[in-house]
Amino acid sequence: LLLVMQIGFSQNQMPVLQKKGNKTQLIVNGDPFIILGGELGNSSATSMESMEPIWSKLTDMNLNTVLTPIYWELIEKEENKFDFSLVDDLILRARKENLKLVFLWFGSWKNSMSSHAPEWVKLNQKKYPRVKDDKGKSHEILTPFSENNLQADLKAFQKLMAHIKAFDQKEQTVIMVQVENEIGMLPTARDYHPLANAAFKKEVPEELLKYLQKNKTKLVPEFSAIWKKNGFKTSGNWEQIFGKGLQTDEIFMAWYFAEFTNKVAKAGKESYSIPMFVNAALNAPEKKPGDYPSAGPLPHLMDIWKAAGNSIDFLAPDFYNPSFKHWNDLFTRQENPLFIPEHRFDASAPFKGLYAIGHYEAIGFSPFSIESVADAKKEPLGKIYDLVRQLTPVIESNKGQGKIDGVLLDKENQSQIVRLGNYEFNFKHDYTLNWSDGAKEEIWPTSSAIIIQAGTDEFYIAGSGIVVTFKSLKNTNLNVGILKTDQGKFENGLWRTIRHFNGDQTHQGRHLRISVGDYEIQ
Ligand code: N0T
Repeated sequence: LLLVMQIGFSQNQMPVLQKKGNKTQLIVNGDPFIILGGELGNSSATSMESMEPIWSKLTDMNLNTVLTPIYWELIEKEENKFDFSLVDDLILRARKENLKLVFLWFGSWKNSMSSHAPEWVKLNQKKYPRVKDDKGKSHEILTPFSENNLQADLKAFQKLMAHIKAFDQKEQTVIMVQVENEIGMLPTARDYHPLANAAFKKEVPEELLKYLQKNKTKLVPEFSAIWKKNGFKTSGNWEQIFGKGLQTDEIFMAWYFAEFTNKVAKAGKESYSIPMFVNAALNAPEKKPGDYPSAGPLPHLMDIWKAAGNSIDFLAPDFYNPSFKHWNDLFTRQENPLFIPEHRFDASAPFKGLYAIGHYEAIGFSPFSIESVADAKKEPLGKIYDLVRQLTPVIESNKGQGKIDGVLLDKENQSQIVRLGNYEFNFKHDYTLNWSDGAKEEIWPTSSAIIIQAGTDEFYIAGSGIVVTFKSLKNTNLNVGILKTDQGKFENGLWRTIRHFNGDQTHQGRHLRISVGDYEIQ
């Protein structure tokens, strides 16, 4: 009996994030899990009827996870009266479809605004005050400076998490929660509500100053520079420590948004402690705070968001701009795990997803408005997701050891070098082959690949639209030849060769050419 109990307890009791080497794994039902996701458009999961035509599209694209909003206005229509029937129905149906769920808590904030707050909150501004701009005009944004606002959101979220625990902990269908959505301050960089004005004149909270001092050498450089400009002061109000101006307004707001959101997350975790994150609308570099949704979980404010609490596990980017590498580099500083909850569902999305899982060893990827696909069965995302699903055990057993990389290629970036172990790999876009059909095309499709070192001389490469050649790093006088190339599949974690590749398919041993499919080199 004792033995049985020990086995029972050795399993993970709930989804959890776990450090492996210098990266992070998401563990679900006891095993590492990569989110092959898609986020539903904002109004799709408001009833099971509107969801009905969508489920088959999701499974046709080989998703293993759906990101779907849970709307405060729908679960607490009347104060303190909770209705979780839609939550339960979504969970039950997801289980049937063999899908996991990431819930997005559309609570106080959704794209800066507070449109998903219930009526009883919206109609009682006296009790639940809004943000004011510098002219004293109020906006449809709940102010983070109000304790009533915090308590109302926090209570609803805590109830939701307690319900999920009771309904789902055994199955672990719900694997993570995004707290709020694209928090940001608009149209001014800071709130001018009297509560905000009072806080702005106060001393900067000790908690923040302690964090900054303790992590002084690790702060993100653009933030550290602001603090440095004012002599790394450790006491005073916001303007005394960070100087006067929009940057300080944004830092101030970021602290209060982050503190509020961390308290909501903490209350939720007290009910059910599964991984929680926040997402950011990326700012355009030429815009000033107040012109873009400011003070959200953006990379230049990462230190502020982390100083405000540790109930939020990571910050995540939403991609509606093409600077994929730039922003991912910024979001992965300080070992922040990478998860991409939203990417515009364009033709490049599947390939960027594969690249993120390779190069950044991301936890997962998810195009936005996933149900908008025209023909789910033909969608390239499905093929890429199938590849990653097969490779997941190999990826996860090699995670965090510097053994995995990814390449992302197009007409502007036609080739990329990867060094792993004793070898150098030169990845090229397959349109660089002058006999390739597309070589003369004006626009080249984005292509990408993942490479995993499984042994000293053994590598897995998977991807699409890529040509690879090799060199030895040990001895540059040596030629590196292909010993064996197999095309095949992983089935239940075991490799099964379908075709042996040689001759024209490897350019007589000179290179590997990859369309969607995966290859083992030995
Ligand atoms: C996203 C989505 C949804 C050219 C926009 C992106 C989702 C939210 N917001 O469809 O509303 O709920 O998180 C805002 C960034 C747009 C920038 C467009 C630049």
